[in-house]
Amino acid sequence: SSSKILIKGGTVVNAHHQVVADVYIEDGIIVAVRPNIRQVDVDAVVLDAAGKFVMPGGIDPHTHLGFEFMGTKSVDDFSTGQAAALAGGTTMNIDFIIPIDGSLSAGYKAYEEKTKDSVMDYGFHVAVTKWDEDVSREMDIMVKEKGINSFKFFMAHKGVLMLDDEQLLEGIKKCKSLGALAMVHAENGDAVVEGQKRMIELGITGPEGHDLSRPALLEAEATGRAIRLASFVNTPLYVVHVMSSDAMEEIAKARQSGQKVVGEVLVSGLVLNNSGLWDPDFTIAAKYVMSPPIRAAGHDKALQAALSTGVLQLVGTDHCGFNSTQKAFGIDDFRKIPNGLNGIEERMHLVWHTMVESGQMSPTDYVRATSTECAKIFNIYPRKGAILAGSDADLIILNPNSSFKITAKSHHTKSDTNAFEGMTGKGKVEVTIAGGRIVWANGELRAVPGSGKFIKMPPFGYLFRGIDKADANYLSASRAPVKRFTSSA
Ligand code: DUC
Ligand code: ZN
Ligand code: ZN
Ligand code: ZN
Repeated sequence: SSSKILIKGGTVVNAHHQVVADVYIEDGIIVAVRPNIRQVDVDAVVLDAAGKFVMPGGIDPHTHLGFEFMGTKSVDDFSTGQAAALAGGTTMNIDFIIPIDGSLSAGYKAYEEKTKDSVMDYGFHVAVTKWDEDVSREMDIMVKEKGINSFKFFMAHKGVLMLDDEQLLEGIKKCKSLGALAMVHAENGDAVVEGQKRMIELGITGPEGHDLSRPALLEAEATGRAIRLASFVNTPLYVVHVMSSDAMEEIAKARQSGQKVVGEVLVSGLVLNNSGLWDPDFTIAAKYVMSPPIRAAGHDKALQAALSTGVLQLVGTDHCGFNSTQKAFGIDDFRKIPNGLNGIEERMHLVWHTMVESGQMSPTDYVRATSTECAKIFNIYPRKGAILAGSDADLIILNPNSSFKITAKSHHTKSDTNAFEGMTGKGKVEVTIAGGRIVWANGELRAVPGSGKFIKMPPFGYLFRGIDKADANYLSASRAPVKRFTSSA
């Protein structure tokens, strides 16, 4: 396809503003955004977007492509998972590098290999799964040489990925010194193990046991604990996959007091709840097993409200699909069901339908929550997350009057099931442009293996503004010593 594209007459939406305008793209870059652009190359492909929304391509802040986990590997690799993303209007994902035997650099190498056939741009967070001097040194390398500015700490998945509080605190301190964002998977992993034992003792071995073993109070506890540790260190915190109103309220409270806490909600958390979810058919029930679990009805609505009011700032997916045969590892014991479900392809449609079509969010806020906020937090705005002259040409054309329907029969991800099976709504991504190429149009994918670029993310993003680098001695050692009372004797 041509390297020059003119998009005519659409409503161009950015996070701050929307306006009817044309967009002209040359060689992967947006070169002009204004009404009635006439001077374009004769070879330019012209797309009519009248009556449609032209928006920045989605950025999914939370995916696990080709993730080796729970004795298996998530089914979508970087080429199939990203192709599915493009078909759903997402043009960049940030995946989690998982260390190998605790080694960040070994993990980095493995993920570099995994991304060879990338079909869209991507970035990385790095998980920290143990703590020692080597890991601390490797964190320096990741930030200073590899273009990574965020680290994820697991407070759950005990014995595999989890850190204890001492290790978590060291990790958060290190993040602060590097200007990197500390991220947490917030569930109390010790209590989860206890909850799992309790379920097995009660003879509850099916998928519902997964849900019952890790209630929302354990998510709220860990969220509150991480927030307080980040406050103690005086550094920003990003809470991944907020799945309960209990955890959301911990974030709301901290933000109200001025603390820099970011909350990410997942599509699954917004649109699913557990009423009727634990079907007696194992295959149907097991596809919903993820951590933290999908909560009771009411949490979904509370999370929607939190997103629409800005208490939570952005939407991810935790895309981590498994096939029925993989889920079946846990047919006799829910603890062995690989955790995770899909979403990278469905996110843009489901958020539009649930939040915008329902009247809970404006198109500008939709762009903020699905793209711009992520670009800002990870310090790649306005190259990403905006339709401005000079930004990368990653954008979508969404027709608000056209319908989407989700089914495993026609989806592009590789899993044989879909957690959002049968969902329909209005607001269809008709065209996706990534890196200045039309990669999705007329229901046809034209993804080019190897065309995706790694996007470096510099440290000290906007969340660090006003945070004093030099107060690494955050216990206020520089303050004048307290005057002691002298003995009267
Ligand atoms: N939770 C999931 O459901 N999948 C991947 C990892 C995680 O923490
Ligand atoms: Zn997680
Ligand atoms: Zn995850
Ligand atoms: Zn509807």
